[in-house]
Amino acid sequence: MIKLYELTGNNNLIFSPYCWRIRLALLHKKVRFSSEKTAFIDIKTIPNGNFKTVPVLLDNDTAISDSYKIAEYLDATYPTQPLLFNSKELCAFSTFIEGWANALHSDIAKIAIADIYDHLQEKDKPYFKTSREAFFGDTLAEIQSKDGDTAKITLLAKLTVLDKYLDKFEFLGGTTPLYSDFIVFGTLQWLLSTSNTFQMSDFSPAVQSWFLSLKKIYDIND
Ligand SMILES: N[C@@H](CCC(=O)N[C@@H](CS)C(=O)NCC(=O)O)C(=O)O
Repeated sequence: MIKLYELTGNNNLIFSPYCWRIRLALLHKKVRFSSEKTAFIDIKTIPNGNFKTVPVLLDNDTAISDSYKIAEYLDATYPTQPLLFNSKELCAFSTFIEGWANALHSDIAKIAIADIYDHLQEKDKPYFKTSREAFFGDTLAEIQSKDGDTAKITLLAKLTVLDKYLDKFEFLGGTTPLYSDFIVFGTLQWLLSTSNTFQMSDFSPAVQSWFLSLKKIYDIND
């Protein structure tokens, strides 16, 4: 069976945006998988590679990292299962969606970085604190309290693009969810599952309704 190595916090919280993208991709493709719960500091122990990030997908002897490459692999390897990209053009275009969604990550980090820390497994906390404080040049608490409110305004302004799109189409994939939906879902699920202050009601009605439809279709309960 396929193994999905995914970042896991305390109380088995799955929160990584990239891991959520692949979790939904596997659910969409209806391919059975086991969740291999992984801490930041244990990524280097994932078999069959010298991996630095999760998700990692292990399918028999094939191990792949990088969420986008995993999505492409899944469609190439399981073409008779529902597709994540229903054309080559859409696969290419979805890299634009990936870039757009990833550009929300620095805002989300500022909104929730201290909350994310609180959700980590104890053994991950020193690594996360040291690496993120070095990256941002400030303490986690200071980043969130100083920059969080402005980052929230910026994030919501960026999300008006999604809101306007969802006025016209049910999903980013049009009439059916596709990988581009899972990309953006993963990013927003990361925020909602970790932030103590940001709530679903902060999103526009169209974004809320799209997000909740995806949760319903793929039976996501948290
Ligand atoms: N381009 C990669 C990025 C994956 C990534 O950055 N994952 C984070 C978790 S959200 C990670 O594993 N970070 C390892 C670390 O910070 O040490 C992908 O799309 O899978």
